[in-house]
Amino acid sequence: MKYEDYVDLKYEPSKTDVVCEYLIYPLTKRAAGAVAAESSIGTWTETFTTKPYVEKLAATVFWMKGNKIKIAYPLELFEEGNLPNFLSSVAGNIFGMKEIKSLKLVDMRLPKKLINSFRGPKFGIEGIRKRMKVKKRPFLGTIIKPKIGLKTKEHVKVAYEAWVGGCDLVKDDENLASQKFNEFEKRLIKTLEAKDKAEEETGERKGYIINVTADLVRMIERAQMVEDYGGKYIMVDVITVGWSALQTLRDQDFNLIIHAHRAGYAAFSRNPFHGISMKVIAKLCRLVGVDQLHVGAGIGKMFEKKEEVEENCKVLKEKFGNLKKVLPIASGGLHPLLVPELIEFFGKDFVIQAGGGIHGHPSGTLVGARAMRLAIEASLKGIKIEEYAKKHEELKECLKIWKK
Ligand code: CAP
Ligand code: MG
Repeated sequence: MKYEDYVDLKYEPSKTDVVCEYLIYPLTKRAAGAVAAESSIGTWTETFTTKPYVEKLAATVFWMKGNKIKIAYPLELFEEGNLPNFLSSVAGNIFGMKEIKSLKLVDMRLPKKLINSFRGPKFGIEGIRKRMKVKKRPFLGTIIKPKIGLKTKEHVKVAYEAWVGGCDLVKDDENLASQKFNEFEKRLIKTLEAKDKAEEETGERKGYIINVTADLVRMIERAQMVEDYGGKYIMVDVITVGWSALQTLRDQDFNLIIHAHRAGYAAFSRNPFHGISMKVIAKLCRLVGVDQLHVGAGIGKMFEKKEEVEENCKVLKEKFGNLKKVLPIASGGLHPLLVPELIEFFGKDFVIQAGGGIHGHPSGTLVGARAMRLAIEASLKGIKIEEYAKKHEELKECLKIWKK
């Protein structure tokens, strides 16, 4: 088959086809066909080893508009429950072909059978709410700051203050693992002790999200340790550990909520013309089975626009085979003054996560956490932050240093 033979605009995809949508420059029939060929059964020249039964597995470009194309893939092309295998086709060689200048995988529709061949989240939104006993409000989380460098003792102190001030969740930052100044096991034991104390004092459930990111063997060992010491959460940097490691970690079926940090994702997603969209990455994360995922905030320090964040959230919550819903995490440059806008945008099922916006409070972490919690309270009551600040010094201080 020639590249052009992979284009059939009369083809109607069946329910069991995988359908991928790409943005492609330039869009010619040949370039579109090249993408379908290389991501299914073809190559640059016709091969005499190709049989008629193989040709039945060819992908088909069935839709072209502007610079967008849709390609249908027969389900048989993929091994079930094998994410790297799937990506080696639909997000593999095609990004580097000479026929195209740039290519972005913007969306994909998967048949139920393929979706259900993955585990999906163990807890999902409902499971997390049940476990944490947080019913009708957004979760409040913080990241220990400075993001790296604190010694264990200080790390624990900051965590404790954040919990007592009102955070539900305290997490490590993405680049903390088991460095000399703050080793994993010691940090785990000490921070969980502080968490227990904070739980007793506040009467609330608290979670410590420790970063297990490492090679797979160490990740499994560390997750096991977290389970053994009674932790409820782990964090994984899903992009840097890779899909295979993430999937194997999930498949251990630990009794732990998986918090997915997406550090590095923008290397794929940020270029509007090339790479893989965050929406697709979010779908992949849901397939593998993380329980909560960074989706951007639409405001704050990161680049994503609200429309993109909205799409990311939709993917985590819409019907997706039998898989549970993933809890979105808003993070990056957030502080109390932004909370009303966040709640208006995200609703109640999300985590508001603030590092600088808590530890940067002029009166310190504990008061900073309290200010965030008050901001949530005010927003849910429909009271303006400026109004609430008249009676709450914690918020008043924020108005002096941060802007909406
Ligand atoms: C937030 C954060 C997160 C980013 C990642 C940080 O800290 O911990 O890693 O939000 O971006 O280190 O920047 P601040 P995203 O609250 O101090 O900004 O959530 O978009 O993946
Ligand atoms: Mg971070």
